[in-house]
Amino acid sequence: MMDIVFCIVPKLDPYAPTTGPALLKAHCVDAGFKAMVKDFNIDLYNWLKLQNRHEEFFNAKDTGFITWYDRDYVYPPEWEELYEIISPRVQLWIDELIELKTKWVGLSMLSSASVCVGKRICELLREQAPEIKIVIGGAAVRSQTKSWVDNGLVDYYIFGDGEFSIVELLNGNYAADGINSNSPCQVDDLNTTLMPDYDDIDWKQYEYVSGPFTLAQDMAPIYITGSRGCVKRCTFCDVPMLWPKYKWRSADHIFGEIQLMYEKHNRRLFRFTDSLINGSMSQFRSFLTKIKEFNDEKDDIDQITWWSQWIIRARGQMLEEDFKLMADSGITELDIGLESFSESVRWHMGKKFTDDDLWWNLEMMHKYDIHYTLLMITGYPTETAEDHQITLDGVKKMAELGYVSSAKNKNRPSTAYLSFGNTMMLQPDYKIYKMLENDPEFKDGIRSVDWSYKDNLPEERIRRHLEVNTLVSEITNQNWSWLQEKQLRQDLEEIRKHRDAYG
Ligand code: B12
Ligand code: SF4
Repeated sequence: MMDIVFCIVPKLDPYAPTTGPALLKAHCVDAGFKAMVKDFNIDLYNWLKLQNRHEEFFNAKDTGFITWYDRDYVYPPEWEELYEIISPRVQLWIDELIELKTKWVGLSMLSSASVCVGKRICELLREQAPEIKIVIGGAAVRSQTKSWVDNGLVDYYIFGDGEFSIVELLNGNYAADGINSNSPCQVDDLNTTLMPDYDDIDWKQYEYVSGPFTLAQDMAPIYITGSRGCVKRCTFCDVPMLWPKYKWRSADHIFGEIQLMYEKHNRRLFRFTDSLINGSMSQFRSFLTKIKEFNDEKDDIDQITWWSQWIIRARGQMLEEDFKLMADSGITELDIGLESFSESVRWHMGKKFTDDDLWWNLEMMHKYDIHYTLLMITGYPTETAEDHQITLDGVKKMAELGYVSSAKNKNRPSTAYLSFGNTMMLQPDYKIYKMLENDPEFKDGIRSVDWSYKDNLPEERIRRHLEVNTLVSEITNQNWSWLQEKQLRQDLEEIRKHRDAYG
């Protein structure tokens, strides 16, 4: 008999389990409850793989998985086709949960891509096992999730960090922080969280990452959290809404988890879930030094490698020796939110680093062979035609400097990868929306990409998006990813639907 079974709800990438459920299990077990983790995501992925349908449904045709509060959590039209295929597997999970005689089921929903399956699991549990209590959590849970409680679909939701609130819930303290709450719960001191308990996870089930850069990536990763929240508050970003305060773990605490996962589960590649790993420079340096010292004692194959999001800092804050230390400490890749090569656009966003800082950081990464992806946005509201040209020039400059490999010399390894995502949707709860909503030159797209500001029109944004991506394809070896193609298709469809509805 179980007190609670935490379930990882599809769909997310098949490379590793999310850390949330393993962390919650550790806290529940520590408090004397019987808890376990089930990864339904990897189960579904491997089952679809047997039918050779995994690529299809986990990539280009994944829209059946996705719904969100701005659509009142209504299943999308594609859900029917998807559910017809996956329903035997979903029913199997329900049978397993019933067989476990668990008092509680805790569904972990990472994003809007987990909401459809999560909702169906709740509906089936309510029909077939109404005695089981249901609590949901994960980053897909927001204050709007209250409607699930109101409709009787779940008993409770926990908004935000769950480690301590879940124990309170199981102990009957329903007024604890985050439970059925309008605002996110945030653990005050991350050094008080326990080491995640992955004992229910069979690591052989996961896909290997075949990375474009190094052999070190050809191994299954494990996720790890060094900090939550961010030191910045960019206008288009939801991180400050989800984690209002920036909180970090000490280098010792993080390294303790790394050593445990290395020894107990044979993990080598650590993927940080942080929005930025270099928020506290003193802890960052201490962390790098620990990894370096650990790796110095090991053969290449046994060394730790890591991957994280990271922010560009001013010249005086990230020193050349820090880049060297990063390179010496098993860094595999950094994901960096550059967003635009235009300094004025970045300034408006709140990124607050100069062109001089930017090019110096890129130079250092090239010098020390640190690989990275620049995450970019096309058509930020204040982006003008000149700003867009600056971005095009920035891409060309990266090729000239040899930072991205050029089509002419395909064998030359590059340190950078450029990722221009979709054109922006301006959500009402975002800071940028609040900055624009009363501006007479702003034409609201009402929860759609079909907004305009001055001469920044949807058609122009799509044109810029195509132009910059074509340039990137022409001068580098990069092709459009399935995600980029899907996002563009969705943007065009969104504009068409919005105009049909609003003229
Ligand atoms: C790693 C990550 C991924 C990985 C996940 C891989 C994996 N196997 O784990 C990948 C790359 C697949 C991914 C993909 C996506 N992601 Co993502 N991702 C993250 C990230 C950076 C970390 C998640 C994490 O592990 N956090 C650390 C752990 C400890 O936290 P946690 O799992 O959330 O668990 C805590 C709480 O949520 C809660 N909790 C969790 N489960 C449960 C269950 C119960 C019962 C309870 C009570 C509580 C609870 O307690 C835990 C401890 O405090 C977050 C941002 C972030 N910092 O969290 C974005 C984030 C979750 N992703 C997000 C998004 C949007 C996506 C994508 C949709 C992006 C895209 N356009 O494709 C996709 C969706 C999936 C897909 N398309 O396949 C958004 C979600 C917002 C939303 N709209 O839903 C986030 C918040 C980023 C952001 N700033 O907006 N993502
Ligand atoms: S630096 Fe990144 S994570 Fe932080 S607020 Fe800006 S966009 Fe969000």
